[in-house]
Amino acid sequence: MPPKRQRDQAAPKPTTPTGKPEAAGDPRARSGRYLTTSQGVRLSDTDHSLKAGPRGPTLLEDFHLREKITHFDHERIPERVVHARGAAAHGTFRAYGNAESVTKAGFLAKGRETPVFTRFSTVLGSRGSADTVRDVRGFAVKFYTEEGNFDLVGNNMPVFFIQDGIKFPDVIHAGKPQPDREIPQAQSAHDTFWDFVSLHTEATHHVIWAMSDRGIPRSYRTMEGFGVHTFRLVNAAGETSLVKFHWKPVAGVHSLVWEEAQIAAGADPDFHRRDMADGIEAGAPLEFELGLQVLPDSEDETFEGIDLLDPTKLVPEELAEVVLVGKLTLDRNPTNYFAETEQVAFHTGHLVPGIEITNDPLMQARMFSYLDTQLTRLGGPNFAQLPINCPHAAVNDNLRDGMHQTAIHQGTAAYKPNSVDGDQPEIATEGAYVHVPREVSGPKVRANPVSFDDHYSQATLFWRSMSQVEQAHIVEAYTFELSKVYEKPIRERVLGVLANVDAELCARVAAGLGLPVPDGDPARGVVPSPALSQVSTESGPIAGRVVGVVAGPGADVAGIGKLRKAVEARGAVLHVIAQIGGEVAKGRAKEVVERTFLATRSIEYDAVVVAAGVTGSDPRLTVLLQEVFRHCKVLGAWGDGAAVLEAAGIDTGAPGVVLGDTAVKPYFTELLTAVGKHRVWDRAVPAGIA
Ligand code: HDE
Repeated sequence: MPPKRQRDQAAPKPTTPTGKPEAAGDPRARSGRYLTTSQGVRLSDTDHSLKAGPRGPTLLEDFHLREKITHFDHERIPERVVHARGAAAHGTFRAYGNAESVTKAGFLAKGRETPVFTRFSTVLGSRGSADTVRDVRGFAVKFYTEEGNFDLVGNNMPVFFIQDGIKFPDVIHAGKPQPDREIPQAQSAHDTFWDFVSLHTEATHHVIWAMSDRGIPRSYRTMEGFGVHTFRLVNAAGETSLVKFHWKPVAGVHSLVWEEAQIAAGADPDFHRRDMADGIEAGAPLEFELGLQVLPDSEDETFEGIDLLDPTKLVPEELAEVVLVGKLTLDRNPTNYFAETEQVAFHTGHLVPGIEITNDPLMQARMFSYLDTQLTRLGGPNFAQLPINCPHAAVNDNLRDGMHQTAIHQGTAAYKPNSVDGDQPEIATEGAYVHVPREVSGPKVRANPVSFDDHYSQATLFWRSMSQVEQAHIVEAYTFELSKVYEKPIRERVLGVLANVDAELCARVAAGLGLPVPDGDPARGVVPSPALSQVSTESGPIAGRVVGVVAGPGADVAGIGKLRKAVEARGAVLHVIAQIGGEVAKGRAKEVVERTFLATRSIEYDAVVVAAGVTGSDPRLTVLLQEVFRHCKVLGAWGDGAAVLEAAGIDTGAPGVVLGDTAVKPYFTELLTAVGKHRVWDRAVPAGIA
């Protein structure tokens, strides 16, 4: 292991080279007591510009006005060309140690704890777009390891739209808002997207993932993550293996239903961002386990007939187990969105010894793109010096000068070899990044391997691995999106693609669109992979979830207090909902009303319970309860609270409506176990409503 970080670069440093007398302290804090200019001159007034008399024109000499406005004029930097909308959190990665046999990467050594910063994002939308749109989610983790920064820049889907990075501008131009009217924002439901993916059939597998529930996650904490490409790991003996990275959420893999996603996009566009920040603040960190699918580094880089260099293919977990090798805990919100989340710069080329990339042509193009994009986005070549990007390992490079240089380099020789600085810095003899030597040969061609020509069989695999309810959602998603496509030939072409995935899928979408069903030739003998389905009958953890309790005058407030304890004991949050704000009280018991019928919507809750003693009805409460029911979430009531459900037209005998006589522990256990199952799908399937 290299030694702990020693600073060669003097930034950010608490003292100035001109000898500022006192240390400025924590660079995140403001220093001094008074409001000043950027030059440290105290200000007596920041609300009135300097004028020739109270009614006169503003004077050009007003240096404070000019500095304040000029800085403001330049506050924005270009948003990311993709993944512009995102939110992030700090945390720690702790390694279990069982990856040591396959990689020498120090941060995977037993018990090693590494600080991390993780940014989740959508791909298509602008920086201010809604969180819950149907899209792929980015899952980018920066590990500040002792051997330098390692970035695992992945997604919440294990495959990608394209096999070669040269197509990336095409798929993104097709998916972004159309260039004439710049609509629709953050949506794939438009002509150019479907035009492209129906002509470019290697996207078929990824598109079915995007049309599945994976495209609308419940929260960041309930998403899987994937490195997508195959990586090559190298152990201490120099032996190599091919590896797929996975992130497994401790909270399970769960999604919204489409109507919730649409309501949230209007009622709370910050739905995922808020959920993560609130959860962390409420003491429920996001937790994921890092998993490896370790595959032999064979000559043909193929496993069980699956070409490992093709990023449109996954390796089913039933064929290669995902071995868990460490745990990521995200437990600290950023202090400043711009300085951290906006300025963080991920790059697939931020690698540490023991982890290499492969010849996957998508990955190869990414190795160029990330560094290139940061130069424009972050205004020059020194973005690695920004506090959020700064490695925790010692940095001793010969990179010099450039825009926004904040390091104050010492020494005279920024070159090697040199004699004037004693040939410092030294070339490392151990712990250095050395590429495993590999033979490279072949004719210079613009071509893909023949195995890349199979565009459908894994889309078929995905469809056939889904439960009934997930299949219904996929059919609805294709039907919704294609209903928004103006050009009939595009809709027909998509049906032609679906006919090669599965005849039933194609027929159901065609029925919804009122179009004829084309013939196709789907792959035969596809063995489903149950691991691809999200639906489980097990009850999982509910940390970070939100339960709403309906209260009002006469409500059993003591019972609400007991429910709050039960909910909080599981790391979840309880919100009291009532017609008006303030407090509800009964006897000595008192509860604060956190949400009113006017200001809340069903999407805020994973379950809603009506307390005993609540009377009366309100049309907004009726809508809330019906939405919770329709979205297959748990409803509950104790005592005469059940009458409120009935008044809202809820069938209290339906699955997932949990009734109790009184507010007691066994009732709460039954209720919260049901919440842990995420949804009551039994309610949806016969009615076809969710
Ligand atoms: Fe990216 N991608 N990408 N990408 N990507 C960017 O980098 C690019 C790809 C991913 O939270 C950009 O800093 C090309 C696959 C994430 O800051 C840019 C290609 C996967 C993020 C870029 C791909 C990703 C990005 C935009 C095809 C999943 C957000 C701003 C060769 C494995 C990182 C930036 C964050 C961001 C280029 C394909 C994931 C332009 C050219 C495949 C999670 O450099």
